[in-house]
Formats: sequence, structure tokens, C-alpha cells
Amino acid sequence: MRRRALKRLAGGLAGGVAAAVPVPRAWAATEAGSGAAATSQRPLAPAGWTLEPGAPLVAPPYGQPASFEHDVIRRVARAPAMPGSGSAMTPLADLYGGITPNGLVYERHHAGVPAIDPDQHRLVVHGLVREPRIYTVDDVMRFPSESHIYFLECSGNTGSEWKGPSGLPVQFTHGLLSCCEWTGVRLSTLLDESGISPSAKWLLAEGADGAALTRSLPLERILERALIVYAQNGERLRPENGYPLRLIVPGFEGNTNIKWLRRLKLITAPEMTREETSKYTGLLPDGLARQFVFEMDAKSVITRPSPGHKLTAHGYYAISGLAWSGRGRIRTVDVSSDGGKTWRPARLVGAVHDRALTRFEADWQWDGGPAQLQSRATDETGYVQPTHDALVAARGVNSQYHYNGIQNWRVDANGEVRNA
Ligand SMILES: Nc1nc2c(c(=O)[nH]1)N[C@H]1C(S)=C(S)[C@@H](COP(=O)(O)O)O[C@H]1N2
Ligand SMILES: [Mo]
Repeated sequence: MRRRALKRLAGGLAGGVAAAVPVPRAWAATEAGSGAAATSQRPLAPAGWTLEPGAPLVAPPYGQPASFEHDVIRRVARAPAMPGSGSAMTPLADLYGGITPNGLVYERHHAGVPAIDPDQHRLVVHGLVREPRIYTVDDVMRFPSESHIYFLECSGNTGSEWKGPSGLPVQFTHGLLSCCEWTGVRLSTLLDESGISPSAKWLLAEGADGAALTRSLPLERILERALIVYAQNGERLRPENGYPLRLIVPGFEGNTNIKWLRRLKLITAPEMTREETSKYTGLLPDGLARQFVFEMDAKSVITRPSPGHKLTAHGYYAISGLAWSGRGRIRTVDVSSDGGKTWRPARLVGAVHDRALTRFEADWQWDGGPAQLQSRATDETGYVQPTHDALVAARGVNSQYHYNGIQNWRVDANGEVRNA
């Protein structure tokens, strides 16, 4: 796809020299020049690192990113109100494809990260079951496993934009969002072992952290999809993401994906825990609250270019971003460079998975004038991501949760990109 765009550009240049096409490799503000330089037919002179042996094996034994990538880190937007509570956000502008590397998966803790010894950890299944059971982590790992790619998004993600553009970069507006390949046991497989009573309609899930975070979930809607996971992206869960066991409820708000999972209780009706009454409900303009809003609505955001980037040359750019829906696959993504007046379809890059981050790309010629870049996702149910104004008209601005409005990035004539 990219090559086609290059060819189209190259064709318009004198001599058609592809190497001279100004396609910026990086969007960093520090980048100078407009792209690849012209060259003769001579091979490159060897650099210093070509003339001597490199670093030895296993230095370090657990691999790390290149030292030049030291800025690609999780960041904390606000000082936590209480020790251990808070969130660290994924650097979306510096990621590629759809999978979030384990060291950059966002973190949201209500009472810090417990240091759980997996040999001492237990998971109890009880309540409306034929036979209550207690599992060790090894017991859980003996069941047949499944691996699925799912996004995880905090329902507080992008809450900064309810009252209009916050000025923040994408890491802080959308960075409570990650996507992993999760490996574990299907919820129905584990519950079948205990035998579900016909009167069981809800599932209470509880964490082993200091917050003992507890949520009620509608059993029928999650039974065949939810996973009790012990691994992410090919290795055991990271401590901050729920080691040694965690509940993954695909497409549901992040809060219901209970980390450090230690209890599953089958019940007839929701328990009305703190996290589903005073928190994680949305106050509407008429004073009513939306409760048990589980699925994350379809949403998208452009990650490159995004605030903090500076466009250094006029001409071709591949706009890149992410789209996702808690209700299934992404069907289409449209992009606009004129603030939503006109739209054109983006390409979906790579495999489009159910309830997973989906990378999109769109060709854009920057003419050097001011522009407003936007993306709009449509999922397989036909749901279309709303504008900020439509969302506010429907929900008001009292709710902290489930903001999924179309995001606008302004490009100034000097190439600066801003959330304004
Ligand atoms: N036990 C427990 N589970 C938890 C939390 C927590 O604080 N304790 N935070 C919840 C919230 S609000 C979110 S958004 C996700 C964050 O998961 P992550 O830190 O792996 O990204 O976990 C959820 N599960
Ligand atoms: Mo969250």
C-alpha cells in the first residue's frame, strides 16, 4: 500500500527517483530535513559499529529496547490521590501494529501492585454451584487453554475531553488503552467443573489486592467469552497486570477485568459494590445514572501525527491510528483532514480481530496550510463513533466514563500538531 503511494509520488518527480521522495521516517519535533537524501550508486561506507564485534549474548538476559528508544515509556498524567492508587498510560504515539508490548501496557491500580507468591495464591469458586472448589494456579493451568487478542480500555479513558479539547497529547488523552494476546482458561470451562446452578444469573469477581476490587457481571453475557488468564503476549502476566491470575472480559470496561483474581461467586443479582454504585456509573443531565454500562463503544484515534509531533516537510504523510469496539470487529474507519467536513475511507492494516485494537492508515498530502485531522470508527454492528457535540448532547458532561467522541488534532501552518 505504502509502496503504491510512493510510486504515485515518485512518478511526479523529475527522473522518478524513488529515493528522493519526501516521506518522513519519524514525526519527532527534533527531526530535521524532509526525508531520504539523493545518493550515487556507490555502497555505503562502513560505520564504526560495522568494524568491530557487537555486545555479547545475554547482556542483559531479559532483552530491553534499544537505548535510543528511552522515551517510549508509560507516563503518569496526574499525581495519585492516595498511595498506590493511580494510572500510568501507554505511549500510543510510539507504538506500531496492534499489540502492546508487556512493559508498556497501561496500569490502573486502586491500591498498588500486590506481591503475590503464585504458590500461595488461591482462587475460590463458590455461591450457586453444585460443588464449591479452591484452585491453585497450577490447577487452573491444567485446564485446556485458549489464546485471544483483546483490547483493554479503562472506561475513564479520554475523560479529559468531555468539556472540549484538553491540550493533552494522545498518551494522556487515550493511553488507558492496550491490547494483548491473553492466554488462559475459558470461564465456562472452570465453572462447569463446579456445576452452575440454574438460579445463578450474575458472577461476583474479587481481586486479592488491598482494594479487594469487586464487580458483579451478567453471567450469560460473559460465560463463553471471558477468560481466567495467566499469560499475556506469550509470557506469564506482569505483576502490574494481575499476576498470577486475572479475569479478562472482552470488550467490557477495564474495571471489570479483575486483576489478582481470587474469588468467583455465582449469585442471583448484582451485589451493588462500591465500584458499580458510587463509581463506574454515569450521571446524566436529568439526574439519572447509567449503571452497568459494560461494553466499550466503538472508538478510534490518530496516533501519528498527534500532539507533540511536528511536520517538517510538505507532501505525503501516512496518517496512522487505532480503532476498536467492545461489541465486535471494526468494519471501517474514515479519516478527515478538514475537521470533519469531508471523509474518506482509511485502510485497515493487518488482521482485524474481534474486540482488538485495529491499526488503520490513510494517505495524506499536506499542502502546508492549517488542517484538522480526525478519524471515525464504525463497528460490525453498524454503530458509528459520535462527534464530541453529539455525545455531549446525549449524555451531558457530568459523567467521567465512556467518552468515545471523535478526536480532533489541529495541524498549524508551521507543522505543529495540537489538541486544541
Ligand atoms: N483487583 C483489581 N483489579 C483491577 C483493578 C484494581 O485496582 N484492582 N483496576 C481495574 C481497572 S479500573 C482497570 S482500567 C484495569 C486496568 O488493568 P491494567 O492495569 O492491567 O491495565 O484493571 C481493573 N482491575
Ligand atoms: Mo479503569
